Amino acid sequence: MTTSPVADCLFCRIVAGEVPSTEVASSAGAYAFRDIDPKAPTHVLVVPRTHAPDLAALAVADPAGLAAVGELVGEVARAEGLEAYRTVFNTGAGAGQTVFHAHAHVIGGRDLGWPPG
Ligand code: IU
Repeated sequence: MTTSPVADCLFCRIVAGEVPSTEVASSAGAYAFRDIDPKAPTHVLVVPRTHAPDLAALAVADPAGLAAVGELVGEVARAEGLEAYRTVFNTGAGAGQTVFHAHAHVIGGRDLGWPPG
């Protein structure tokens, strides 16, 4: 587990501005950008500026970074005009995680079924 930028991590490179992204919101501890393959009218990813592979690892390695992600989720929801939305942290390939830098999906703008698939 590490909180230093990881050279071959896509989201570390997006945070560093080395890979382009469409910014939605930004803070000292987190960065929010539009998912390249949106699953809803609003589909934004919120990532900590530090590197940790998933939510639980982030909570241990950088609690302030996790708090920054949560705060920016709220800012994204306000900016996107979402009264209701879903936040998803996929953990592990079996759950659909493909990028191993902790990230919250903020999904909204359509009916969201429960339980999720
Ligand atoms: P996942 O939970 O690890 O599967 O989420 C990764 C997301 O990153 C997924 O929704 C992708 O569409 C998204 N993404 C992106 O926004 N930009 C990229 O260049 C790549 C993936 I690769």
